[in-house]
Amino acid sequence: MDALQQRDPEVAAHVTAELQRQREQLVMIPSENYVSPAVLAATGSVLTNKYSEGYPGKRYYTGNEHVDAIEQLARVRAQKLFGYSHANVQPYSGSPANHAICFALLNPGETLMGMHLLYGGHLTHGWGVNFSGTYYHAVQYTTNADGWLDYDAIAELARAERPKLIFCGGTAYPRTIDFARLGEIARSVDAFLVADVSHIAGLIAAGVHPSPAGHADVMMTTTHKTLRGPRGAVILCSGEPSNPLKSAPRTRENLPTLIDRAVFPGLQGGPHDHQTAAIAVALGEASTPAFTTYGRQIVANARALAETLLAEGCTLITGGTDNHLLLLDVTPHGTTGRLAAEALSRAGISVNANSIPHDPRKPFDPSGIRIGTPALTTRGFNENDMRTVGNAIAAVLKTPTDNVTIERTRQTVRELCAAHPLYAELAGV
Ligand code: DSN
Repeated sequence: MDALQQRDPEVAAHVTAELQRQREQLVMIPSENYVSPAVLAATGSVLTNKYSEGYPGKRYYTGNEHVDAIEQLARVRAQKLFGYSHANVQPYSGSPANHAICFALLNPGETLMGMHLLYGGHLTHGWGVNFSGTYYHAVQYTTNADGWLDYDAIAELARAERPKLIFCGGTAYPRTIDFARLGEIARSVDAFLVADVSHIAGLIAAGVHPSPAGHADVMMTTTHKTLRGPRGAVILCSGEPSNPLKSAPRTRENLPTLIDRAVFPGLQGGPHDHQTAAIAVALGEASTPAFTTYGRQIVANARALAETLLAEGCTLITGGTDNHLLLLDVTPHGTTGRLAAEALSRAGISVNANSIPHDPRKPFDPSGIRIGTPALTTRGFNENDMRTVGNAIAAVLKTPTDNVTIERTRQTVRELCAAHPLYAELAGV
């Protein structure tokens, strides 16, 4: 930060202000987290200077001996942590990774199936304006009226549509995903099952959510959510890539070759080596007993928050949570998702407006909000803290326009943040 301050005080001021915002707010957007100083250091390292098209031992540029070692470390750590025998750690982020998977496994116009965005899925699982709903014939499954995945309905849709690829996993589903059942469904129609576990990868690493290994042919995760790494993504599958990477039929045994070819040279150029190093560091951290404790605490905190909100009369989709996030219908309080998120933001609590299953409102101002515990758990919040947070959130939801409540909540937020300092070890900022 000293070098940035001296060279470009304007950018430095914005970075410092953002650090201050992160320190002073309760970050409860479920996809956000705080990386360790070691991950920050790798992200800001000299690896950003290098070009490395290709894969370890097979590069199009010289001078990659150290990059090779780092990428190999990241690959092996990902494989061991998630139980697949092949990892590609080069995708720039989750959407490019899902694009690469589709590019690897489908021809344009072929059928893919995924969870509807407005029911908790993701843009890249077949949403109409996304590449996945444009280049491919996308069919979407939803939840039942109470917000739960209906596996019988998914099986029926798969039988009717015969997709070649089925995505599971999402961004706003508060319950355990039954990968074993989804694997059976995919095999019954001879489709590839792709588990996008971006939201829950940290929980899988910690052993507090079942793993897709053994059920999903391909696992994809971003690295910056519960996994607590830099922005980026990893694609895992089983088998060995051919050497050299040759054009190959779309079979299960060819998955490593198909995925590697799709990432590079299919979609990407040079990997972001500083990002790869930071992913390796994060995967190393996620393999420690301390991370298991962290994952358990994320879930315990989410449960404590859910119990508090339910006791306060709030409406939780599915009536609770099994993982790191809660989805609330805020319309019974006479407000909307957007107004509620804005009121909470004024009070110092950062959440996002979110559609709820069968939402009668539009996505820009939906009926719900999505709340998560990963970032606060990194700060050291426990169940008692979450009860305080839950009471504060409920008070704002009940009276979102009352400035006295907002100011009282801001004071509670200040006290909680002071009790759980963030990046206290970072000097010079
Ligand atoms: N934007 C991410 C999330 O918030 O869940 C998904 O890509």
